[in-house]
Amino acid sequence: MTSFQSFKEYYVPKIDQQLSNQILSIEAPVILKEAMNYSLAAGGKRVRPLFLLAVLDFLKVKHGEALAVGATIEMVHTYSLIHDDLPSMDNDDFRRGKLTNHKVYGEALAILAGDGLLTYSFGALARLKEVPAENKLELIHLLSKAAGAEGMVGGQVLDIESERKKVTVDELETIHINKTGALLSFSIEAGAILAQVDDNIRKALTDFGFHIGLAFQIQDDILDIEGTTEELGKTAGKDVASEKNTYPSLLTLNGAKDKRDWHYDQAVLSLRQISDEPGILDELAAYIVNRHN
Ligand code: GRG
Repeated sequence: MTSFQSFKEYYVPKIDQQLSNQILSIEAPVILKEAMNYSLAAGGKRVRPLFLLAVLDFLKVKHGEALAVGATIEMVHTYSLIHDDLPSMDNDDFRRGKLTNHKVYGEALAILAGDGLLTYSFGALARLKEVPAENKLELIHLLSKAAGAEGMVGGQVLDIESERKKVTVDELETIHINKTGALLSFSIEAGAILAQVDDNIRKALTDFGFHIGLAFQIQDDILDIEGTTEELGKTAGKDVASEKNTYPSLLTLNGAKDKRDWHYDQAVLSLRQISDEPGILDELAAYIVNRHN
């Protein structure tokens, strides 16, 4: 077993428990809490909280509220998946191997469950007890940028606008830097903020986040072609699948793999500016580009 596997096996149940505690603590209509919890508890790789925790491990810093911050980012990610699956967006019936939120609770409640998760996350950051006020403000500011119109929401709009037209590789990159990369990079930067690192280390980690975010998305596109039955099942039968702008469709499958590997190499080089000693964070980066789902 690699050290990353044991890291994952140790932390994923803790992240799940933290998510469940956060939902339990909310005073809200039972059906809304149930809908919010349904998608949170449906599994998922928990990559974003794991990145935050692995950054702290890399920096050899322990933080009592790292799990709370990581779980909060997972809530924002889960909101984005609930909304992305809606009939007005991707119209998906299955997510994480289960019926999508709107298929179980109806469209109105799915929208509101997503809204509930997103807005809760900002309050959760504001309520952190062990993080100095200026760092909390920075976390809240950067999360709003990463999740909002300047990040994920903006990227989703660019993605919708690009459907059924051919885009350039640069345009595709802009879509993914915003749609997928921004929140993933925030997870990494949040670790740097909790650890209160200096500007040089922060810059190296931000560069790492940028490159690993793109490598993550390129691998996602590659999995649409080469992936597991579950991944292929998600795209199979979708009329846009063959016309979708993806790295393999623009660059060929081998070209996409080269680009993924280039971004992975750049990500690792950024880490080597901080430490010569590879750690769990290196293994997580390798997992991102080698994963099968
Ligand atoms: C609706 C505002 C809004 C945004 C949606 C994130 C997103 C934007 C859409 C998801 C669609 C998608 C398949 C994007 C590709 C990369 C990605 C984010 C995959 C899902 O993330 P994982 O692999 O999922 O971390 P799990 O289920 O493991 O958490």
